[in-house]
Amino acid sequence: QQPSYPPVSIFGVPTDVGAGRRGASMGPEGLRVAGLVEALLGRGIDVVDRGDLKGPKNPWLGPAGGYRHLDEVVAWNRAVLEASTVELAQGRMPVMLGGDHCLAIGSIAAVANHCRATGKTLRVLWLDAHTDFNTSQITPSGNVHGMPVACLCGIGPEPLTGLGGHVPATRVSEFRQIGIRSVDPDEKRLVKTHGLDIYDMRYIDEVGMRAAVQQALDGLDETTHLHVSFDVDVLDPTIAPGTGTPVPGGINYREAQLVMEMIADTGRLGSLDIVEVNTALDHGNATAELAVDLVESLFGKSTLMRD
Ligand code: NNH
Ligand code: MN
Ligand code: MN
Ligand code: MN
Repeated sequence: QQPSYPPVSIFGVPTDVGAGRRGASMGPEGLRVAGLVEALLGRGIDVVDRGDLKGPKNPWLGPAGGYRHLDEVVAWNRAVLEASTVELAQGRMPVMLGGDHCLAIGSIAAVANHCRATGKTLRVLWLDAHTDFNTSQITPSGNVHGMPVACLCGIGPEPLTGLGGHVPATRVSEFRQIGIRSVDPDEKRLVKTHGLDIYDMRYIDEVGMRAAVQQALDGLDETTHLHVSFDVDVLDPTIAPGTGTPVPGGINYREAQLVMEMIADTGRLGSLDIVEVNTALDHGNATAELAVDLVESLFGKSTLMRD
């Protein structure tokens, strides 16, 4: 049985303000050029492209107080929060095209508020090479794209932890992370202390992607809002070179398809981020094209009719 999907609203967030390399700002256009809207239309989905949000330019400065460009990061995230909130209130599925991963603070804060208001249970599937659980004290870079999960869980500067008005926006227990293979030394201690549920690459190697995803999606029911935060650096850099912080040993093409197919089978997808596509570092537009291919599977495309 094919799940049906709510109407989808795509919006672009053309900034690399939370990243350490330039070019994630071109992600939204890369994904559009790769045919994202057409692919969703082809799946029979009611989809509208709202265009791009606006925000401050990247000042491209070094860290101050442990953060790079905190004011600009906050401004962009406020815009994301607002855009996502509007779509969710209309019963639509927000699909946020980053931009770097700091923007997930706004998108997920909006989803968490929506869940509180509607009595839904939140599950966040965080597909990433990185845990993104740094703080200003322990970050090796000051880049806020390494901190969104910590900020959402109440660890970070007040303008980000309090972005949606509820601190913490989310609980650690609402997250499942898949594909992890790069965690900074002090970040390791922090994710351990907080008990983040991590399906790292070694675990995926040992038990296989099917078992890992089954566990990460365990306990979902009709009251669950599933948010997928898809950092394209979860993919192996040989198939997805267009990203700012590539890490060897990522998930391969079939593993990536399987994650998306298994999520589709739950019928619970409620919102999506596609982040860290950096077209300046890509081979052609291969990374955005792969992301679009995977999103088709996320929206129910499969090789055969299934029952
Ligand atoms: N952990 C590193 C940092 O905090 C890299 C983070 N980069 C990411 N995260 N792309 O997903 O600077
Ligand atoms: Mn990330
Ligand atoms: Mn990452
Ligand atoms: Mn596909």
